[in-house]
Order: sequence, then C-alpha cells, then structure tokens
Amino acid sequence: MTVNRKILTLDEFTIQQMRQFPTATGELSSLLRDIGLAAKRVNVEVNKAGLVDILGDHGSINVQGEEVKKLDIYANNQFMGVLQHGISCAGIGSEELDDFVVFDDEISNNSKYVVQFDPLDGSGNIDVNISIGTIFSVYRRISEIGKPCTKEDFLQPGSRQVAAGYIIYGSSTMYVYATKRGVNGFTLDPAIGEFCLSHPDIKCPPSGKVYSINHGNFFQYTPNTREYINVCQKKDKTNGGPYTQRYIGSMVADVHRNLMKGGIFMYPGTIDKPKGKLRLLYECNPFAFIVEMAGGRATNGKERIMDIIPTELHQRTPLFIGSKDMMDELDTYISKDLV
Ligand code: AHM
Ligand code: MG
Repeated sequence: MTVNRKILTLDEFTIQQMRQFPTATGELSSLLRDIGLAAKRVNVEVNKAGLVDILGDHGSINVQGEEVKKLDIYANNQFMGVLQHGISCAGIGSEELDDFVVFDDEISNNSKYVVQFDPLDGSGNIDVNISIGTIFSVYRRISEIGKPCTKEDFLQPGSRQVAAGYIIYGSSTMYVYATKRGVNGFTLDPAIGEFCLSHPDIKCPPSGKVYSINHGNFFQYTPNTREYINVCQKKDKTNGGPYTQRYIGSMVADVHRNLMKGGIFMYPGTIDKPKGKLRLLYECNPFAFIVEMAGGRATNGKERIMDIIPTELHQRTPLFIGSKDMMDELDTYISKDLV
C-alpha cells in the first residue's frame, strides 16, 4: 500500500534522496538535518527579539539570573553545538570565531565533512524586525580521515563545496539548500515544527527586473560599476526594463528574493575598501554555489567566485551575483576594469 501524502518534511526528503544512492553513508543527510535543528532553535529566539526590552539586552541578567547573550553568539553556539555533537562534521569555521575550530574527538576525527557558516547574517537588522539569515557551506575534507581536520580542509575553493544553504528568518522561516543535484527550499510549518518541502528544484530566472546595491556608496565605486548602475537606471521597455532597485541590507533576504524572482545583487569594492565587505568563505561561496546550481552566476567582477583560492578564514571579496543574462550584461561593463 502506498500512502498518498503530498508534503515531504526535510528529514523525509533527505532520506528519499539518500535512498537513490545505495552506497551513501547518510552523513551529509544527517548534517543537513542537524543544521535544520539548530535553525529551529535560532528561529525561536529571533522571533522573540522584539521583546528584548522586556527580556533583557546583551550582557544584562535575565529573570532566570542568566546573562543574556547576543543573538549572533547564541546562533553561533547552536550551530556549532549540533555539528560538534553530530556524526558528520570534523570542524567548523564561523564569522563569530577568530579561527577555525577542530573538534578533535573520536567521532569527529572520523567524520567526512567540515562546515563554515555565518550564524546570523544581517544581525544589525534584528532590532528593526527585518529578515536575517544563516548561511553555510559544506566541504569534504582533504585531510586523512581518523585524524583531526586541518586548515587545508577549510581553505578549499568554493567549486569543491558538496552542499551549501541558508536559512531565512522572515515572514516565514525557510531553509534552502543546494547540492550538485539541485536546489530545494523548505518552509517551517510552526504547527508541527518541521521544515516542509515547499520550493522543489528552485531555478533562478535567467533575467529579472531587480538590481540590489548600496546606492549610498555610489561615488565610492569604480567608474565601470557606476556606469552599470546608470545602465540599470536607464532601462525601459525597449531593453528589458524598467528595473527596480531593492536593497534591504540583509544579504540573505536580498539574494533570496533575486533567486526566486530574478535579479542581480552587488557588493562591489569601494575606494576605501577595494575588497568590499562580504566574506568569501561563509557568505559569498555558499551563495555562489546555490545560485550557480539554480542556473545563475557569481563573480568578483573579474573571476568566478568559486574559483578563488582562499588564503584565510575571514577574507573579503567583491560580489556580483544573480540571474545569468543580467550577469552577462554586467560583464560587458565591469570587465573594462581590467584594462
Ligand atoms: P554582517 O555579516 O556584519 O551582518 O554584514 C553583512 C551584511 C549583508 O547581509 C548585507 O548585504 C551587507 O552587510 C550590508 O552592508 P551595507 O550596509 O554596507 O550595505
Ligand atoms: Mg555576515
């Protein structure tokens, strides 16, 4: 007898995917589920963020007599905790931590993967009730299994990611992850506390109407970036426009919208900060993987994001990411920076 149920939970989906590979060990599925568990815990706290004046701000003592932690520290500890106690992860890198963390216990040393994450990106927006997110990236380690993982495991180019994803804490909470088999999105059903497959096989539309950039930095950008922005502003119905400018200042929300509806997101270098603001390992690489798997593209203006060889955990890079045709058009302006 087959049970006719239309909705698959995250656990059911990952198990179903695994069953198509009889040799799979289930470690990646288990890791993706662990991340889902931490996300649910973080979601509960993010939803309470508006109560901070009642419950106490970072550093204060709450009614239980405990010190209240900043939400990004709380999120970091949740993600690190599930990965450390799970069976799949040998170590992590996090925006919140100065250095990589090697778990170095028997189970972790025998685990296949390392994970890098930004536990709460856009956290400056928490106070004003704007969507924020978690971003993560999974690599198969290259060091010897059975021993502690090493720095080389973390400094692999983005093209070697086996999975990447994000959680958006928004009007609903969604968990989107990509593997080489595609991109799927799960929405948290608060009634049952489960992520349910709501957006199967996500594809980024080849073009869109939205460009996302911090316009306040306009005069800090290179002449060619400025020229492209002018092109976006001059679009009309004769050349695919008019375009709309949308920039929340929370990358997960901005890139999520553009992934779903088509669009381009840019965080270029500026005169003061030629490498821009965003971090290669746990902000740009995971989104580059997700967007490419959905049919889009991601570059630093000169080369593919996922081809950059990382040298350090917190390194920054300019980022241009989005719908394929819009990225191709951007290239015709931005590539002039090379001369
Ligand atoms: P964070 O990691 O400190 O939260 O900063 C990253 C965020 C991104 O989510 C967002 O796109 C960007 O910073 C916004 O920066 P800006 O205010 O300079 O435009
Ligand atoms: Mg961040």
